[in-house]
Amino acid sequence: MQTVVLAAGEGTRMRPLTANTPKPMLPVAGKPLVVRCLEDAIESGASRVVVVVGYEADAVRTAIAERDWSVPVETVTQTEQRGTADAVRTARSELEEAPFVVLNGDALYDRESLEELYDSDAAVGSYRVENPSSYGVLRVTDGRVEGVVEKPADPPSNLVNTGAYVFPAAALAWLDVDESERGELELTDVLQRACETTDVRSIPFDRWLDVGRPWELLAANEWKIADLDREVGGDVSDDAELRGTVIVENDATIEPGVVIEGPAYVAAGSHVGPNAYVRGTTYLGPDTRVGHGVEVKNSVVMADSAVPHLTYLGDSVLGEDVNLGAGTTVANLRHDGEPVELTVKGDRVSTGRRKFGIVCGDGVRTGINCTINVGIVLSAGATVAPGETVLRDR
Ligand code: TTP
Repeated sequence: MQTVVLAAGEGTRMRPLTANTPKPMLPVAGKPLVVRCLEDAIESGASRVVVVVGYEADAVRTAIAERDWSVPVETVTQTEQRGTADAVRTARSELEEAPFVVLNGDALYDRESLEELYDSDAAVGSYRVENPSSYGVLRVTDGRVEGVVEKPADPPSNLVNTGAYVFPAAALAWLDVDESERGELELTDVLQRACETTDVRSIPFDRWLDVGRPWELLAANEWKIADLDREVGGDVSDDAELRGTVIVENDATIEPGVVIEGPAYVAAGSHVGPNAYVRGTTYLGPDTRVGHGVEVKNSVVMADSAVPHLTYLGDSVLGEDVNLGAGTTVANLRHDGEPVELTVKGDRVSTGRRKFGIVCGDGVRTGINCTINVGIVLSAGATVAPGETVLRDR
């Protein structure tokens, strides 16, 4: 079935990681998020794909163009991010008068559930959550979706909208919706109309992850690295110990005395050790450096970043070209054991994680012997002086 993948959004909740990199290009187990979405769509039944790009569009276009796809894949540009219905409208001229699938290009779906979606006539992927009030919640009777309500105080079900839809051909004419209260043209308004005119089925998804906020990038890597098979390439010392599912790409170097506890992913050009400890589902991106006496736990370290000496980095996300000075220590656990909070678009939001460290935008530099508290966000290019204790975002 023809498929539209939405990948034009600015990713404001993911800041500062999206200051230079569009959210669909953030790394998940060695591939950009949007590439994973496309692969899953094609494996599940997409006959051709139109990807809507916009924010930092060149990077997404290039990543798509440089890969071989088994079905036609093209990109269209949404010049202004006016909402998801507007994004699909941008793709409309490329679509045939036939049913079409729409997928959020910043979400991860399990493949079996996606296959079931592709086998449907008109449908929306649903996912059961405990606290649906912060999502779009589906009203469902006997598997039929009767409508969708955004962030309801009194949710009609526990089934939330995953942003994966099959629309009937007629929906191509319904995309010119009015602006919503938040000033966007919303695809959920098109879904609502479909529910009023067609039998739209709820397809319960076994697994789904909306990768919208920094800790969800950790969760995305935890999911997808755990799904990989062990594969050790590169130059690995006989005196290093690689336990469990460890992926070491060619051109990576693992020095003596290194212990890597899988699942873990070490991308091409990285250099680990000597005497470093990497554990707890860590992703080390291309050309990264983890040096002597460093412990990295359950973290995402993006391309060209360095954690060169005597550092503890736990449950954290580092953007590109970050350098942590010798002796930098990151806290990742509150004394009261409560979930760590992070500032997202000015509001303190619970990560839902008992352990969470810090988020660094691209180009952050920390001086020697500094300490950074739990839940700190350092914006792109921020610096920390030697010996400083960081208790507030900067
Ligand atoms: P959102 O997650 O609502 O928006 P976003 O990705 O820009 O993130 P944030 O809210 O943090 O700013 O978007 C859902 C999907 O739709 C996502 O894959 C991006 C895509 N999208 C577009 O393609 N065009 C748009 O105009 C909007 C708003 C979203």
